[in-house]
Amino acid sequence: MTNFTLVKLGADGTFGVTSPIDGEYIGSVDRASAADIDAAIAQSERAFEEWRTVPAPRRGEFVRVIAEVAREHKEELGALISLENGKITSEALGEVQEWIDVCDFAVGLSRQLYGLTIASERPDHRMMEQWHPLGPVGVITAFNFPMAVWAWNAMLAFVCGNSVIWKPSEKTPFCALACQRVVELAAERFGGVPDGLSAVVMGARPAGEQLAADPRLPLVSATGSVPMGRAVAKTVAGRLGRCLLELGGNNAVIVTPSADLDLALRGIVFSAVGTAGQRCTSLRRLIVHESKMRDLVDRLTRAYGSLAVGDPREPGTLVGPLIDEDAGAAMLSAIEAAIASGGELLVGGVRVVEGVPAGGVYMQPAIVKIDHSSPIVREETFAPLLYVSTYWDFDEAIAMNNAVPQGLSSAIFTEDMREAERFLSAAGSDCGIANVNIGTSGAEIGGAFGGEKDTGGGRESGSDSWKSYMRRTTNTVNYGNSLPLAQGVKFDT
Ligand code: UN1
Repeated sequence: MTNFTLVKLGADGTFGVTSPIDGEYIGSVDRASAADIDAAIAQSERAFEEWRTVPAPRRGEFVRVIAEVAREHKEELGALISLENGKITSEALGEVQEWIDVCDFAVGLSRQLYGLTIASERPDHRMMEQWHPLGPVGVITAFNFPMAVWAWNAMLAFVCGNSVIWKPSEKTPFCALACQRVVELAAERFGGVPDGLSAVVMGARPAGEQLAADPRLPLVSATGSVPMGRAVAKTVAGRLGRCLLELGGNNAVIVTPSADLDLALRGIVFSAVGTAGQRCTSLRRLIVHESKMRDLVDRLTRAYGSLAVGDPREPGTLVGPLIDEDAGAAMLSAIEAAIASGGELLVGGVRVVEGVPAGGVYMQPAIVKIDHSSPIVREETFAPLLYVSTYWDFDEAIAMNNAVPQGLSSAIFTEDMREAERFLSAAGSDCGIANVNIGTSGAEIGGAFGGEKDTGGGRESGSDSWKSYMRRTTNTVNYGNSLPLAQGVKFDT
């Protein structure tokens, strides 16, 4: 007996999934047809109508049980992420932990969905606001965080009283099925959760387009490429729905003359090569003061030379495979473009074939010294490719940080508090995330996550991101015997 219906009808064909580790076949998944998705949305709507009247702290209890089940299965879930996405074990477990963390956050939140009380200008009147559940939420996610990004959305959506209908990446459908199974087990343990509160629809672009176009979904939260986000935004805006977008990043670190280079080195290497450079928050641009360039580059090239690239399940491996052949080709062609525009390849940038499983795309992480104004530097290449450029003047460094279309994450390494504060100020980094003396990636769930410009403007996960998943009503109550009008308007009949 399960409380959830998984939409998995083969009407629109099936698609196979292989592991990026060695190209081995994992299994195949049925694609949902347009009619299947339509039915799933209808069911999601019915689930919402029931769930929205369950008291929020009780909804939080359900999310607490989800966290319990996820904790019990953390190892298997992590292993599945490694198998299907290629992340090293520690990062895969970290991703499951990110899901568990956001559950804990959401449980607390379920007793804190606060609205304001507002002073009324009229006698014997009271004003307040309430936050109500919004409706079924469409969630579209990418391969690179196949569980955590859905969890940021779904765990918050559930405590906010919404149902969730999820289209995962076609590259990582089994991670989505595992998440759905965890929710299902939690629902069995909890009891009374409406059917269809959580649904997964498998499909490619048309499935995402269908979610974006359906007026029964007041909110569509999408993570992925900038072109995908633009398409979703256009469709959702056309029906005056709400979008929450978390799109590309082109994240920079500034290293100033006073920087602690040991610290900087560790922060830079994790952000640039962790997850094989396939995080939205991965470090792509290093902006180094001229006086530090030689020293830092020496240390970096040495560190890159000793990186263990290989099977992500082996202890000691730091860099696993890229997701597929296209990703490897994109990295090589970005390096070519960088060299063509005068860049110098300092280290890496070749495919590793020795000592790695055959059938996977293993790349030696690369560093390219390049003039920051080269067009390729403006592009996000989803691979371990780091561009290094120099600056003389601090204002120039901030301008370089901000000189790309994307605005997700950024960081500065400095011991100078004036520089640090200027970087964080209104005239500093224009990104949604700005850090001091830590790298660009690996954010905690407690903060709002997202960025500006081409990154899409959405905020997910912590802080007050929950407000995107609810609708606000402003209520005015008259407990007097007369009906004074606001703004002093007289309208006596
Ligand atoms: C993403 O790459 O889409 O800050 C999410 C980080 C992770 C989340 C990344 N906590 O790197």
